[in-house]
Amino acid sequence: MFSVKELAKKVYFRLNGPKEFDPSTLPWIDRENADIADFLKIHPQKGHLPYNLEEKLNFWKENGYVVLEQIIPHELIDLYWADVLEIINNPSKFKTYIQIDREEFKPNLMRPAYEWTTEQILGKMVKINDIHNQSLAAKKLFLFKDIIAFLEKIFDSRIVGMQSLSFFYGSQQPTHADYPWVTARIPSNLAASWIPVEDVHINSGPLYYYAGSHLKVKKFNFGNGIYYSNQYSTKTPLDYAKFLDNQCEDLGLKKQTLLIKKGDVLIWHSALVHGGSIINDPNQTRKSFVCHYSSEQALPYHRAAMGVEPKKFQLNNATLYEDPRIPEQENILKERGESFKD
Ligand SMILES: O=C(O)CCC(=O)C(=O)O
Repeated sequence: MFSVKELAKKVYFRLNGPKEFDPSTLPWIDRENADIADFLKIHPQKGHLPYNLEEKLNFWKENGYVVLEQIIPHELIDLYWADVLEIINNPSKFKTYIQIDREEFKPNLMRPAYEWTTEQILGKMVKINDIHNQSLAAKKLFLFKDIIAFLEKIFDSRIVGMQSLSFFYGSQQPTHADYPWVTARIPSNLAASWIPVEDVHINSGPLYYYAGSHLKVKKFNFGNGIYYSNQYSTKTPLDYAKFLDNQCEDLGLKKQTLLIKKGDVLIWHSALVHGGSIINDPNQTRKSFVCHYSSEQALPYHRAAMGVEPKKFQLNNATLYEDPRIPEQENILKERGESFKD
């Protein structure tokens, strides 16, 4: 329970949130004078990576995203997807949070799996949230070593997995950046990975993004600052989408379409402008796993229980917190994940 004073503080913050990223907590690589070669001399990579780290960091700085080609074993992706199917086919056994958006990108229908049917979950505009709570294979994919190695460098910090989304079809989500929604203590300490479960087909409603938008586009004020609040924002997600599309056009930023293959990973910046294209072929799936990460200092607790010491799962020098709302569901799908050795 919150005291009246704590509650007043929370409401005040929601009404009068920040209008910009705090320059003092920006990741080093987002600062103007960031010197990547110098940083790597001081923090050399330990162990082999299947990509050229310096090249990828330079690309990230310029573009706000990178694609790491063919880094994930198909075996691990298949084990994860088998766990997704287990939940879709047997929703009554699971408390996995599933969100079905009806119109206008209003995330207003989040319910545990057992309240949905298989048919509903296989519809459009469905997001299966945080399956990594139940699935060990999803945890291993979330914290895959070559993804974490890259994130550790951009944040110069231990990495925490924050939230995950599993998609069967394209999201068709309007243009946005992630920091107004996926919030930790430091909004600039956020990045996401997009892991295809199958090669992305052009008619499936691929992800699109504007390269370079992460540092060029101005922050949007939802009426209560840069964080979106259902309750306190006077502007809507569609106002935000319009603002971003117009700015990207004015800045001459080119809209790019993500057509990557199973085994590849896209990693993007908290402020990279992106969205889901319209699905041209309603039968064309776009199975994917989207993971959001933060730094340990920005997210020391599970986001549903700030201030409470979380139970931790650790892998590859990174952490996931057990969801304190559903501890009985933790790792109930673990056999497939256990069979994967890396
Ligand atoms: O995969 C998609 O289409 C959208 C994912 C996304 O935009 C997000 O999670 O922020």
